[in-house]
Amino acid sequence: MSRRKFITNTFLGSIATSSIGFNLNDSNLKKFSVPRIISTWNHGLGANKVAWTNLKDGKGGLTAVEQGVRVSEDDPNERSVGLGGLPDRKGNVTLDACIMDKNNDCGAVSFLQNIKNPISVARLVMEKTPHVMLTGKGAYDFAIEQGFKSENLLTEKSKEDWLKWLEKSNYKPTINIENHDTISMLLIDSNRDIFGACTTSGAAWKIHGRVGDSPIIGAGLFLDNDVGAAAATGLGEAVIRTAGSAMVVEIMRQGASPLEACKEVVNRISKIHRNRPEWEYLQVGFIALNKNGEHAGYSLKKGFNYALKDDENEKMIDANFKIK
Ligand code: SD4
Repeated sequence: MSRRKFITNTFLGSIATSSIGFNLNDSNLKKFSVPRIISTWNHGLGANKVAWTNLKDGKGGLTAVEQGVRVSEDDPNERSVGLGGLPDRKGNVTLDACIMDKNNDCGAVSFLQNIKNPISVARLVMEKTPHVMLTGKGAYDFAIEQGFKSENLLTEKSKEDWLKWLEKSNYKPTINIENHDTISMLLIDSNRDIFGACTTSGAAWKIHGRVGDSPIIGAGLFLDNDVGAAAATGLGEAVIRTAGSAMVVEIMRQGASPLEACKEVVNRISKIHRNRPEWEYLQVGFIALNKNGEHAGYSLKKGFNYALKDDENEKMIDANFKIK
């Protein structure tokens, strides 16, 4: 048997035989500080701060993650989320978002236009409809019915960048732009209940109608309150192909740490994409948090970071990465 095959078999064997998940009586649950919040990229710092305040004010984990990521949605200088997000190749800002709670309740919107806070619409899809996701015109109509305001999300700056892009029309999404991109937030509260949110304007210059991983439960975001949570940033197609966030959570369920689980999925993405044309510009990053409060981030290439907030910390952490 080749060494590689042996390692693969051993890993799968250990997954098949390891004990499942965590349990609240586990003594090592006291090891890490909770509550704790992690969010992708530099804008995660400001988002975490607002989420933390909401949590400390007793608003609950779901409101905390919703209000937290709205900070990035509202900021016109965040060019990959909400207002001011870079548009598709026809000049439309189209938004994707999802939210999930400790009971596996979840809501999502995709391909939503002219509504600044898709995360709040996603929450209402979860709370007020029998569905998980609304898309496009249907999502927009639902938002208007719920009292959201219709507004133009294409700022002058984003319009200028789009017109410049049209000169060459070369589709090569650049991730890590000044460490700002999709925001994904994971939160564990003092009861060790877990919540998550993810919101984005998606890949800049995408084909009109394209939806990425971010609104897809299991791809851009997933959590299981018995185990932990994971969320993704980067080229959504690669994350969807591997059911990225759900896979990270499932690997943690088998006993892997958040870092080991993120690494395993990034390795799978790397293997699948090495011979594909998008390899040249491919970047993906995951953040993960387990029931223990332990957290990690890991990406394919250099440049990914995430923000941590807890009782002792308010800081950015540079994620480890695969390709040195
Ligand atoms: C997407 N995953 O639409 C998003 C984009 C992103 O960091 O996360 N960029 O593919």
